[in-house]
Amino acid sequence: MAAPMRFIMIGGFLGAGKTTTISRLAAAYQKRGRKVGIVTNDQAADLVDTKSLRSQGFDVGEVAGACFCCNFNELTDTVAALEVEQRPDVVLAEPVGSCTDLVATVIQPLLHLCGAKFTVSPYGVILKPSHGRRILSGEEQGFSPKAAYIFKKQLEEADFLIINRIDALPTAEVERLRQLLEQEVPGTPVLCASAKTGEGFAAVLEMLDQQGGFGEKILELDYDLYAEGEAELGWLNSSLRVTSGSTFVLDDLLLEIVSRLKEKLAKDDAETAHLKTIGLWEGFYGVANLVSSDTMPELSLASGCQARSAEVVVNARVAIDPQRLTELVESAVREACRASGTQVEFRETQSFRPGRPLPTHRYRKALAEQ
Ligand SMILES: Nc1nc2c(ncn2[C@@H]2O[C@H](COP(=O)(O)OP(=O)(O)OP(=O)(O)O)[C@@H](O)[C@H]2O)c(=O)[nH]1
Ligand SMILES: [Mg+2]
Repeated sequence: MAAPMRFIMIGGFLGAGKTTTISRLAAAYQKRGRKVGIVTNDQAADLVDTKSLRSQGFDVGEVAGACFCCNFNELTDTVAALEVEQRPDVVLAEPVGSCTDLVATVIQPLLHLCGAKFTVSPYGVILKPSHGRRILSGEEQGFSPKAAYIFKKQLEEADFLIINRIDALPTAEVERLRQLLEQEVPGTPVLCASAKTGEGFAAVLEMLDQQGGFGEKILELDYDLYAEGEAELGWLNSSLRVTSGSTFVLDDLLLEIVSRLKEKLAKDDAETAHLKTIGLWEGFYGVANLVSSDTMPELSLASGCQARSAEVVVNARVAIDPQRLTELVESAVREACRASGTQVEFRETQSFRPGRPLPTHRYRKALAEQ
């Protein structure tokens, strides 16, 4: 029988750095000679993360339409589909950033129902410093207590935590965050890293190499509060096609879309959890992001190209009515395209509030305790 695949799930709130971390980990395992498969996840189709990771050359399966917890069989089917091409040694999975209770609904069922197929690595949860500091120090402006509840539950079920973005953080800030985390979840190891530069990743890889006794922290969770917290978010996935009679700078267009949307959302006083947009043209790809209302839009992956047309996908997770979000995204995209001398055709837009989580399985006790 084939050796078990290693299942590594990396959690954390929207925009924390999960995809960037998974990309870095995938490259590190490939360097060690491991075959890697990645599974992305969203409530709807047209995912920036899937397109971005595939463009980077990784083998990616997508669970779209519901989160891993509510669509557990789709997760195992997607891994099975990855196995058909080339059986991965390591499966890296990114759950939806507003989900929690993943130990009870994903890790424990996986161990129980597919235990011969997988070994499970410690479950790591990434912290976005600006977001984490505001919630953990009690300055909750912009976040409702329900959103803060989900965030804290994500920390509680982690086997280890990663303070991300240390490339952009003064040492004193890192130390302050570490103290806040130690108060919130005493005893949980805290690593500090930068998914952008790779600093601190040796320790992350070492932690993930550990085996046995992980993925066992089953939460006490109020599903009403959890559902209400998720439903505060407006969720939008939109795919569009941009064309031009001449060439245009793809990266500028992506940044312009995010910048204009940021301005519009600020006028509505709507808190952004994560805005991301990818543009693809003839093998080139660029990604622009905004990870909070009080930071600047950034080009996280530059295409460096002058395009003639582009497939563009916009994903937005914002505390706002989804219908209003659709209007603002459409007007931001149209204005950005007009400014860059391009024409836009919207293909498909889905916008909604996430529905109540109804997990396929929910284990009340870890297998080890039964
Ligand atoms: N400076 C800095 N930026 C980072 C780091 N890690 C991630 N980012 C940026 O943060 C943004 C969000 O990163 P993602 O990896 O897409 O975050 P995510 O958790 O996958 O987001 P969702 O899938 O929407 O929940 C991107 O613009 C990244 O470039 C880091 O270590 N340092
Ligand atoms: Mg992601």
